Amino acid sequence: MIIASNFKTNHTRQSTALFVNEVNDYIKKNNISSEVFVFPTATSLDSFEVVSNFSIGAQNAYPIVTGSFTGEIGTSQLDEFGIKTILIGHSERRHILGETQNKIAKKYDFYKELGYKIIYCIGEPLEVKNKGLDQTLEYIYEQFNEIDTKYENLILAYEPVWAIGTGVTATNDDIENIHRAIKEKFPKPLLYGGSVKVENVREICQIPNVDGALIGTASWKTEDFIQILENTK
Ligand code: G2H
Repeated sequence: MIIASNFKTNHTRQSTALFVNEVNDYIKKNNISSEVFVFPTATSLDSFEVVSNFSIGAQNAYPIVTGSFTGEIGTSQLDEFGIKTILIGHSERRHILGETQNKIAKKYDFYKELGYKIIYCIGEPLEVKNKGLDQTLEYIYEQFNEIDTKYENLILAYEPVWAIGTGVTATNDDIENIHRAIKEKFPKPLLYGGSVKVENVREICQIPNVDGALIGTASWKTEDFIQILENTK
């Protein structure tokens, strides 16, 4: 399994350090076979001791080494923290922060060329889901435009927009159908994300073609994230 925590815009440097150190200890002392990722905010990327039992990733960065892009960070900043994993295409960046498929594809190419591990997110909004499976898949496949899906360091994450941070999880049938279709076309590790929590993570991870979970809200408390790891080990 692959289990990832996305902090979004939560946690301070101090609380990130506590979280990361406790999770690191837990993984060290327990038999965790899952590959674990934590995506803190950019300001907290160095707030803890070096971790040895899982990977820290960036939630976002601009596709540049260094330059004039006010408010952004590039690889010269990520390099300082030894970051080699990045989330790309998250629905909040697509739908709230206005990243187009073209911009996302450019970012993808840039980080691919540098050998980063990429967790690439796709997923449909409610109005598309309501049109049925065929239209949903058509929408999702368009989110692969200009994306080299043969990249060896690629992990996919299916996150239906209507399930993100809403407490509404997709049904097991929805997840199974969409994951099967995505995997047939793009045979890469495929996570599910969208209101995954302690109570449902085990069941979701047992659905065919689900290789793990990308978790936001329910992963922000250390004890909950540890319980999620416990439930999926
Ligand atoms: C989807 C997910 C993590 P949440 O964005 O990427 O968030 O678990 O809060 O729905």
